[in-house]
Amino acid sequence: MEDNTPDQTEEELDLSTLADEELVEQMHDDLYDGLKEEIEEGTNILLGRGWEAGKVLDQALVEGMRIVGIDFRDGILFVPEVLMSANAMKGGMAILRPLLAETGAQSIGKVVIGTVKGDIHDIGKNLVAMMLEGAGFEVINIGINNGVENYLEAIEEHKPDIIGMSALLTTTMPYMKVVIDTLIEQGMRKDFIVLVGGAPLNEEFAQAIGADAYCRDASVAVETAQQLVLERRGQAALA
Ligand code: B1M
Repeated sequence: MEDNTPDQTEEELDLSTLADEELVEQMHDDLYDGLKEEIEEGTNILLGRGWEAGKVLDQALVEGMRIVGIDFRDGILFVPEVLMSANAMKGGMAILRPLLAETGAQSIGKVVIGTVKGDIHDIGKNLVAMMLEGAGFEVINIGINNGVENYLEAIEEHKPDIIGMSALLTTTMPYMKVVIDTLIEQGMRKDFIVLVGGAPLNEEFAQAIGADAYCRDASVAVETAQQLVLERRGQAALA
């Protein structure tokens, strides 16, 4: 008779039986393999064990994505696989989103944020949007592949304090200058704080294109946004 008993490798791993450290490592593997349901389950287990949402985000999800990024760069992973990883990451982020945004604070400013034209990377930008919301900003997330007309439309409609731009490609980062130059041409540049971010950028680049600041990561984006909005309000009060 045929033996249908699953062998050890086919048996489903019960994530809840793993100790924290093992579970985090398993989540890095699951993110690598693009397993959304497992990532959602792992996220919920860590939260259930009292982990702060920010700690789950940094240690389990962002670190997992960093590993994916290395193998993508080295040609070990390809676009379809990385898309699965991104999808799994988004599953975890969706669970963390309300927790990170749960401050109940009054809006301290409005932010329009989007990824620039030609660029469809949105994980980091969405993370920044989530963290800004959590810090009490009202955030209008205009998505990916935004031409200057999309920023202008959002500015007109929402009258933000801050315009945030994200770019993950060396080929798309110069487009940030197109947006800033258009603001200058239209005499609006001084009406907004312009923050830029994304892995290939740096302070020098941000300065060269005329942004107010470069934000290395989501925490820096929040700190910078808070600081610059307060400075602006202070200057307005003195004027
Ligand atoms: Co893309 N990709 N990708 N990719 N991808 C990179 C960026 C790359 C570095 C990979 C590599 O080679 N190592 C490389 C860029 C090389 C370069 O230009 N120097 C690359 C490439 C080449 C490409 C394609 C061209 C591949 C191809 O088609 N041959 C293609 C381009 C598509 C396009 O945009 N037109 C492509 C496609 C994709 C996928 C669709 C498969 C997928 C995106 C899915 C999605 O986002 N929905 C993808 C992914 C996932 C990546 C990597 C692996 C991960 C990016 C990520 O999500 N990181 C990435 C490698 C890497 O960066 N290590 C890579 C996690 C995220 C939390 O970090 O985005 O840096 P990050 O965001 C941080 C900060 O940068 C900052 O705060 C965030 C949170 O802390 N930040 C901001 C970001 N935006 C901000 C905005 C702000 C402030 C701070 O405003 C105020």
